[in-house]
Amino acid sequence: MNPKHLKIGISCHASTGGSGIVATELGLALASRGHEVHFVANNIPFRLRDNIKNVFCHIVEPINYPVLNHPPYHLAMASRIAEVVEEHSIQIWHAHYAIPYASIALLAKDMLPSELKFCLITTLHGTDITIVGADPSLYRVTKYAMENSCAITAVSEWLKQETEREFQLSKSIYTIYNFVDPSRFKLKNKVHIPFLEKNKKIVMHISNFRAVKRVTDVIRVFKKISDKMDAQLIMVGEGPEKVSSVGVARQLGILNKVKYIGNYQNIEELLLHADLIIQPSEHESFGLVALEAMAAGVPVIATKSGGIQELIIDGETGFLCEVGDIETMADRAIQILFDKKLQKEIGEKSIDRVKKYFSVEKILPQYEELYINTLTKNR
Ligand code: GMT
Repeated sequence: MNPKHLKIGISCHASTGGSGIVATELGLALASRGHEVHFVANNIPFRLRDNIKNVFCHIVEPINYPVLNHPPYHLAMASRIAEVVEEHSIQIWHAHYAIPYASIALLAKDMLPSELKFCLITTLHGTDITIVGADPSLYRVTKYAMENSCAITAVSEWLKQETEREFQLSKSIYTIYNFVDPSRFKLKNKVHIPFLEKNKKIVMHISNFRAVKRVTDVIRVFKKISDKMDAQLIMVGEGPEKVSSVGVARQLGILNKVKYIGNYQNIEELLLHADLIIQPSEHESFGLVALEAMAAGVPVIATKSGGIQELIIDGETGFLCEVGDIETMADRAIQILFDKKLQKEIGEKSIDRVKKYFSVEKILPQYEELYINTLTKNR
């Protein structure tokens, strides 16, 4: 084994969403350190840039035959992983989001002869445990996938504890926090973004608009903000709860102040224009959006629920409110938006905290060490 040139496979969600973004950024960072990285996914992952040295992407194309109700994507992916491992002598397979990716990788491993059996690392991201894995229909397979991984990581201490409580595993879980490359957020010039209105406070929410994100709370908080000042709300992302948030905005008579822009790839360009981010989730196992906002020096209002409390220090690098407490969230938002000095202070402390604990320089070596230790143990 050459620890400076590992051959690593990654499977993850290709669509927008934290786990796919983290997996992609991890792959890119590993490749820039000289490792060879092979993605296997149903599409090119959302943030994967073209023509990057040491990065390869293999797309899964399942058969679509009328007898089958659904194209057997998971089985096709297991076959593809086995092929990629064989062709490229992959040593580590890193599955992001336990279900289906860890169980698919286990099937691939099972298909391979003993000399090609790779080490499976599974990273838990949050809803794979709290919602999907905890569902009775998937509990057993989730537990099996974790028990049979060579190592498991969780993106926060909270998620690690939740998983231990829910699954009583016989093996340890390592906490490795999510990360960003702080230099990405130090843009010299603001890129012009046509839909942003001039001379208005810009409030943003970024998510996949799932129920857990409580997007209608964003609208209700914003209504209270817009009663006090000229402001525009930018809703970034797509998902099933978009419709209800539009409904609430219409009911409250503020739809003309809310702009839905769908997914946006270069989030750093957008964040440079934001005065405040509102993420009122039911829980966040980590809160990658908050991390990216903090890296850009933008204050975040989030909830006292889940691993995001390990990222945001309440009152210093953002504000944490009770889930559903619209009043307090609005008060905090108005306080920040009226007080430039406070906004700047929170922004500066956030940038420092990100550099100190959540930068690629801090986190990447933790993954490399885990890979090397796991390979050594499983030789
Ligand atoms: O937020 C989501 O529902 C998407 C989900 C994902 O897996 O794509 O996000 C989870 O993973 C992110 C990356 O590790 C975390 O930053 C998010 O906090 C986590 N979401 C939840 O726990 C709700």
